[in-house]
Amino acid sequence: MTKREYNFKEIEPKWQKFWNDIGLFRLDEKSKKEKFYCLVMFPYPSGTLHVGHGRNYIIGDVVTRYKIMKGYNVLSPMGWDAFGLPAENAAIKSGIHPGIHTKNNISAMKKQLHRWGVGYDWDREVTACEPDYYKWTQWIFLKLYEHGLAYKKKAYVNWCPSCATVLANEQVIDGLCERCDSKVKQKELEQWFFKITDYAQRLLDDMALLTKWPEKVKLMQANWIGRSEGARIDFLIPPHPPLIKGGIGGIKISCFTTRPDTLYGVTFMILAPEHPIIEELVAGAETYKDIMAFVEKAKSESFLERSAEWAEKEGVFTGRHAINPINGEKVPIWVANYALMEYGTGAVMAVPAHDQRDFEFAKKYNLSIRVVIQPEGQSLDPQTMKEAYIGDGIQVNSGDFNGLPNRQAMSKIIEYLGKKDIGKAAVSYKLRDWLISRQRYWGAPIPIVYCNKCGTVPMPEKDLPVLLPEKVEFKPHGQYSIVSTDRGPVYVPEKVEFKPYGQSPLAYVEEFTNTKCPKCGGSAQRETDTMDTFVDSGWYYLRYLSPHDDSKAFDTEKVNKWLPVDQYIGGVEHAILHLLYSRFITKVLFDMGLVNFNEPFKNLFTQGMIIKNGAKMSKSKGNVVSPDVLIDKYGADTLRLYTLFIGPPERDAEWSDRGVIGAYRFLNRLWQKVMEFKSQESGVRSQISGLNTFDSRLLTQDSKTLYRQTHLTIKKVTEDIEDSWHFNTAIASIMELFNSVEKFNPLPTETDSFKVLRFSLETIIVLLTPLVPHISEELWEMMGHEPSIFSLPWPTYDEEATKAEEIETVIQINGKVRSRLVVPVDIPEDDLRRRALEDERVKEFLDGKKISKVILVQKKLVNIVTA
Ligand code: ANZ
Ligand code: ZN
Repeated sequence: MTKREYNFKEIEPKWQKFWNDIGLFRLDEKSKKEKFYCLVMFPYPSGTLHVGHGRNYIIGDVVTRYKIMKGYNVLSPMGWDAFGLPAENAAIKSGIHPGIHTKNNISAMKKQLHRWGVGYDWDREVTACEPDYYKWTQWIFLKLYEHGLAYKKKAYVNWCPSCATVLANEQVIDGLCERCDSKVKQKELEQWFFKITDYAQRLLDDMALLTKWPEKVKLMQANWIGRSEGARIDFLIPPHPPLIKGGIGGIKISCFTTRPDTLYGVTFMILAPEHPIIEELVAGAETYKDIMAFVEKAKSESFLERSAEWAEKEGVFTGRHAINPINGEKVPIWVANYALMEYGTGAVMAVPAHDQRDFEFAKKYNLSIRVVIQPEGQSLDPQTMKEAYIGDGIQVNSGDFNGLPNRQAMSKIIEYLGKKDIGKAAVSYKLRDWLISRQRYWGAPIPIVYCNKCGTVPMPEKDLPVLLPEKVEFKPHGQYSIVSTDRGPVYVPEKVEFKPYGQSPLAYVEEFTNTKCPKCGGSAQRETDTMDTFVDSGWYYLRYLSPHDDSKAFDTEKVNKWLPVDQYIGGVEHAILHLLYSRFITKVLFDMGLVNFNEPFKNLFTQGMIIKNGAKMSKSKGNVVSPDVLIDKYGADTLRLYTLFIGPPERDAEWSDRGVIGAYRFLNRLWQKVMEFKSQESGVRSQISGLNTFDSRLLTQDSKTLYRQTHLTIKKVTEDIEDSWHFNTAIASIMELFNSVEKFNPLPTETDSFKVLRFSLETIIVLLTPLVPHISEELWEMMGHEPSIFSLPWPTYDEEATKAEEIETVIQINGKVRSRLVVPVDIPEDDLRRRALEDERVKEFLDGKKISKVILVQKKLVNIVTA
């Protein structure tokens, strides 16, 4: 065989084509093998990927390939989360239709994935912006609508003035828009919601089933759902003199509290500015105008800002009072910015002595403070308190409950209120309904029409999809000129302030908005909002089982067989949004009897980020490393090996170009070694019969050691992968084994040693196969085998062979053999000496005699000399 260099440029495309030809990743649905559904979160087609993105897909590919070798029938599909704002914003700037933009990005990313040797069953590709997909997203909407889980209401919503769209709570980070960092405002708009709150408790409870999810993800979801236990307590508003329309009397306002034990400490009540009672309550009051002005101002602030700890607490007195049901006291009712309509009941019994926000409010407006929980051994004085006391203690100023520990008083007070029918135990959740409508073009149209006669009418399933019209205007506001290019006309901005429409661009497309009512045939208007892209990604994992079926969204029988997903892989940034929504949609479909599983993703793996120069790798930071450049220089296997070696995959890791070179060197060394081995082996070949069959007991010591290390490496690599996907430590032990192989130099006459060497070298190649598949296939072939290496089962280790070898040691006393010991070959000399002296027979012979020296001869003999 002539000497060849490691030419990845030739090898990699060759094997990529080969896998494609043999359909390595094509799912055989008829196979009897055990199923394994390996799913990588489908990406938004944003353009080209950097090595940080690459980590995700490479890990997914390694899992897929490993499971193929383990004998599973693996489903590994890929698709595109292809609707969304960025493409539309780009369209506003460039004039290029989001559809074209998206298609270009998809083909660029597909090419990249292909070059990395990342394999998918491409026959199952789904694209969220294609009508054959979004038809079924619309169908999901209709299903939820049918079951009362999709509804429209006027609501205060997060509004990003710059993106000109509403945002889900989940998309507002510290009061700012997730996308553009603009300050989010509140706006009252008609919006569509999914009733995820109906599922709050189940979403919380069923996390117990997700034993193989990262704890931090579960914690984030639990916090987001935000369950609080406490009580609902009714406060009465006494009648006040008729002012307008006869005045009001006997109204009940119910408050949610987590601290019913502090009920005696209520010194005022606060209402959220949105509370529906306010108008009525303050009608005719002298300060009516001032109160309503405050209400309007507070409403326009974002909830997140209003509820933040650091936010300035502001309020206004309504002039009215409420009666504390436990002691009959009259307390003033205020409207305050920090009370939120969206939580509990929107009314709060304020206890400034024991709640920090109430404390700050009371100080600011000079409201009274009454201590009702006294910390043990202390005596709090409202005059001198610097902050609220929120801990536990003993009830004081609490009537019949005085002297009780507050935890006990809590249940006693709830019991008392229950008997009098003025309150009861209650639970509140922070989770809000999922706001799914967006005033944007590039999304799935909501399949609803508004008819003058019939009102809100859902589209019948047979009329789906409601097609997104292709022709819309993305004209930027301001000055621009049109230049025609081969991609079509492009708007070239000149001093332009880019502002999307405040309404969906669909609202301006008459052919779209004007339609017929599906019920009465009369003229009707289409809903012009589109769906949040998280609806698209909420169910895509079901579509992969029947991606081309145009009769239904998913095939119940197939998804029941293939789901839950056995391994889901993606970024931790989806810990709440996507993962919570998918769990919700699965539960809804479960309740409808359309799927028989409760949770979509059995195991979740969240990979860490790639850091470069101390920052998360991203275009905006300018620290992006292009995988394409690295592949040109070193090949995809090097990129893969380094990406996997960089650290534990769940942790963030710093990218190093030197490390890439290290990985490249290793693959070269392996290549050289195989070449060298081939020529050595052919020299001794005539004497070798039955490759890989030898009696390991007859081997030389060096061969035995290498043989054992090889089995130990199989064990270690398999365990590292199975237990935790720790490819980095798996690679480290493969490298160690390779070091031993390089040092191993049998004599030409030691034919069995060559067999061991072949065994070790082949084991290295096989263990590396899921990680660096191209070079592995090539080397496997060079070792004289038929491809594909993926038809090989994953190697198993021989427990016996991993044990240290033992030898017999003779023990002499004064030159006479007195006993024998069986010890590991690699026993340290001190241990051997100790064990010889502790031997029962030796002790008998020594009979307490003084020992002058102990001589060890190559661990084969111990001679004890007595004085
Ligand atoms: C009286 C009280 C006394 C409270 C005390 C706390 C401490 P978590 O734990 O987050 O669930 N609250 C209730 N509804 C509210 C709303 N719509 N807007 C703002 N605050 C609201 O918080 C529950 C507590 O937050 C409730 O318990 C209530 O104040 C307040 F020493 O009631 B508490
Ligand atoms: Zn109608």
